Amino acid sequence: MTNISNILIEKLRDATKVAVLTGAGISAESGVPTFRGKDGWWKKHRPEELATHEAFSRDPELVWEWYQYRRDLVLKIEPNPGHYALVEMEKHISEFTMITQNVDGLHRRAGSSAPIELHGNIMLTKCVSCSKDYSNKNHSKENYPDLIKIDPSNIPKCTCGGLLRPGVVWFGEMLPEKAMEDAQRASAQSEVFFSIGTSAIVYPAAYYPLSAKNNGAYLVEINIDSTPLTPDCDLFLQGKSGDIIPEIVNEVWD
Ligand code: BV8
Ligand code: ZN
Repeated sequence: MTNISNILIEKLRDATKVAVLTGAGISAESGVPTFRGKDGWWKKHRPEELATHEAFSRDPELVWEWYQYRRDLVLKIEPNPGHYALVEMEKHISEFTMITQNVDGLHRRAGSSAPIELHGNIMLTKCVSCSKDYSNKNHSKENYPDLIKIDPSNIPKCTCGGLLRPGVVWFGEMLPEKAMEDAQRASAQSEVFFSIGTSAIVYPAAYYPLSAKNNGAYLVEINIDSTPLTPDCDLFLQGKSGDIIPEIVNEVWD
């Protein structure tokens, strides 16, 4: 049982504005390898090396092999109690904002109403040259856009001749403008801000907890380890998000 502080319980009971930032750690208990954990490596490659425009230009087949492997994995797994507890929390907070760095779509599948996907969604596909969207709009039952299953050895091309690529934000690429604006506004206005399952080192996402704190929010971190953000937090709850978030929801609203 986690010692959830009375301050947090009171603040959540009174709060109207809560924002949450999640990272790969919240999906770890669903079986998705984290980005920087030892499980994150794929065929001797680190994700940072593959999630770049340069890697795709150099070896598009290798990059698509990695993304197709992750798409196949994500389609086989389910959201976990951490994702579902955030959906429950959202029901009790009038202005609740779900911000995620994850591209696995698990918040959407768990039932979060409008997750802000800062880094895109691995199930989307677009042209590397003109960005034309090739994701099938009619969503399948799991709330995923119907996939164009990519054969890495025969990558389809756009009408403009560009290769198709996954609809995610690579390192060195700008995040979607609207996603950044919405995340910044919700962070700055939040009374309680949760940073969950993120190593808090990727920017600009890592700014949002700090922006919340600087604007007076009660900043809570949930992680199995401490991070560079931990010293700035009002409360650090050490442990698995799939255990802790349900405990918080039960303690405050049951
Ligand atoms: C930008 C999508 C500029 C793709 C991702 C040098 C060169 C180039 C850029 C930079 C540079 N130095 C700094 C930068 C900026 C760079 C950056 O921040 N780099 C970092 C590494 C230093 N940022 C960017 O490049 C961004 N763009 O800056 O553009 C610009 C400006 C103007 C004009 C043009 C451009 C773009 C960043 C987005 C990159 N894309 N993903 C894909 O997924 O394939 S980021 C990637 O990292 C994932 O999205 C991931 O979510 C994200 C953050 O990682 P985490 O989620 O935190 O995951 P991680 O594995 O690190 O940690 C997991 C945590 O969970 C751990 O703390 C662990 O303890 C915890 N945990 C594990 N299990 C559990 C748990 N916690 C709780 N419960 C558990 N069970
Ligand atoms: Zn094109």
